[in-house]
Amino acid sequence: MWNWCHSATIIKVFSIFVSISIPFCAAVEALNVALLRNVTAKYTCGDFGDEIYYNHTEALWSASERVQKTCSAGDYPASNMVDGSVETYWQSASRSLLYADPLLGDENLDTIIEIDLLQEFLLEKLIITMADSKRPNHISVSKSVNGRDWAAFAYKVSIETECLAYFGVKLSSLPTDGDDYVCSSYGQSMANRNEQVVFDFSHFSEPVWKRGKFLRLQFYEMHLTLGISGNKFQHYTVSELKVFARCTCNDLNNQCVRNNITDRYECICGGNTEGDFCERCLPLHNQQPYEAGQHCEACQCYGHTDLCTYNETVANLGLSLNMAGSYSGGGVCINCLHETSGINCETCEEYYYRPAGVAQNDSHPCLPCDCAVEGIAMNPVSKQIGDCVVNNDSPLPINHLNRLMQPGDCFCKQYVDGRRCDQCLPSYYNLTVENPHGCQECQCYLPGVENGDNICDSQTGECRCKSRVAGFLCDECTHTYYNLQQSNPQGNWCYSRLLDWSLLAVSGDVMFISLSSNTTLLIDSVVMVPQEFITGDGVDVSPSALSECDLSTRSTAKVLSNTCEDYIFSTSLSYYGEGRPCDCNITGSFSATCVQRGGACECKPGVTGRTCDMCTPGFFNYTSNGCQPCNCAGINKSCDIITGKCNCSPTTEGFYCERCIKDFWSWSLVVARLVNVTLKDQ
Ligand SMILES: [Ca+2]
Repeated sequence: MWNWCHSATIIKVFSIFVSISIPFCAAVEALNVALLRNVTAKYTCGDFGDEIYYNHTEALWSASERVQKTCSAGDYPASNMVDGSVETYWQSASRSLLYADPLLGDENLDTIIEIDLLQEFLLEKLIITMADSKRPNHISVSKSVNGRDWAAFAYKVSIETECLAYFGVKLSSLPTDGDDYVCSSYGQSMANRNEQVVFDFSHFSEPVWKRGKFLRLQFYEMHLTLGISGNKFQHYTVSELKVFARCTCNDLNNQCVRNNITDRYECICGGNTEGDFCERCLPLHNQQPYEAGQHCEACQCYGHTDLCTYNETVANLGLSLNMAGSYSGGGVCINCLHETSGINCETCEEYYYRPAGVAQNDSHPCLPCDCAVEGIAMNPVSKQIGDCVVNNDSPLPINHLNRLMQPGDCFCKQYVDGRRCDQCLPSYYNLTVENPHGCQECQCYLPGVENGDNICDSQTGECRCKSRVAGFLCDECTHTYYNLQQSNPQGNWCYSRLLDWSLLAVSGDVMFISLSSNTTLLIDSVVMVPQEFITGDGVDVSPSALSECDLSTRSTAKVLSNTCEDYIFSTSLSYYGEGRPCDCNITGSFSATCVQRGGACECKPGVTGRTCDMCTPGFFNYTSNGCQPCNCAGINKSCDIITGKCNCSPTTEGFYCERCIKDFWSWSLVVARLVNVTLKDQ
């Protein structure tokens, strides 16, 4: 067991969230990595056929005492050097048989042993244990990482001066750089058997120099027991060849163990590293680039992935948040789960949001946006239509209605409101996907709606009418009421409506009609519809327009379709050739302006006529205050337009026709009294 502790090193503590439990300076046992590996030797006793030899221990015995032995191929294989037993050994062929090989043609080179360690190690110690033979006078050791390119590694000589004299290298127990080698003497007298030859590199800390996967040992200048003639004693025996090494597990001195399945050594990595040689950071520890000897720093991914990579550009731009809450390092989280995204999985995917109060490390922090497809517009940040406000980590946006938005709020079209963009603004209706503004404006007839507010049903567009006002758009009086005006809170004043009629006869320019009513009527107005119709382009469309605009089949005056009105006013323009002045009477009108179609001025109470120039039937005293009601007591409600004196039936009399004439009866005083009460109330 060796202690590979380096000089004191400061552990870089990078996060308050990570506790470091692996001691940086640990005692690590180097392992015999040569055990049972593939080893070859040139040449083995028996390679040139059966060979007769004697044990070295019998060299001083008399010839009659020696026991002649014979070896055949396979009796002392090279693998005996790495079987872990000192009882077994490899034995070389007799030196006298070697010179057929050009490599061994050098009379001083006796044998070559090569071993494949299967993987790269940091070589710490090499021990050659001889058996029944003496050590070679000189040994050279070369190493390779690929089995082809060899580099001198170490030399062993009998006396120190032989480093230079024999190998041409300097005496050195410490290499000065990665390409250097060491040369030293055995430092002990040669033993007859079981000597251990030790190469020790453990005192040198340069890991690059120690790297090696293949080793080649060359034995030079065999000690010839009985001189050149004693060729039956010219062989080596090696019982064990041990290579103690550490796994190359970067510089964190990580342990390594042999995997019995793969038969290889594997690092037990610390410092948040992994790989055969601890040569890379753990998947979620790439906040900083890998650096040998440094612990790897965790990425801040809020628990939404197990993988991050280091990105130098991200690091330079300061875009990656580390575990300590600083923008330091270049960790980029990969494959963020739970609908999260971003360099740190810190935000939500498009079309997801993180509600206020939900932490980024929540197990499922992001919820679907849930925007109504009919009303959505583009999220100005993500540039996606239907994406909502993702979170409140940065200032929240202001929406199109100048309101502060909240996480999850959708971005709405111009006339749409609601968190989901599923509601029309007040005064708008009919939310549809096709409408780029979402909803369309209500078309309410303002004089007919409460408070003049253009508010309608958000689905149908139907307007909310004043009492006594009707129609989808509140543009007509209810049954028996007419004269719809904005100034009237109830929208009504009087009764009557268009009546059904039938044509009785035509005489020249005179038309006789019959009204379908059996009561006495005050005819308010008569509407005449032309017989020919012209479009705005001057095209005659009379046949179809007559059907469209046939009032005889309609029951109210406000049922002319827009198309019909277009025809009528196009025809009017065609005849007039120009617009007509409003000419609103300043006495009876609220203003000098009139409606675009028909030119009707807005009349004061009790006033009628297109220009508001006369009292309505049943009213009198045309002034700037309008006209007063006649309040006639009789059936005939009309009165003198100047004095207000009612037009009495032949059998009644009085200013209001409130009594019977002489010799007539049944005109009830009760009725007269009611009239008086009404008068007092005015
Ligand atoms: Ca052995």
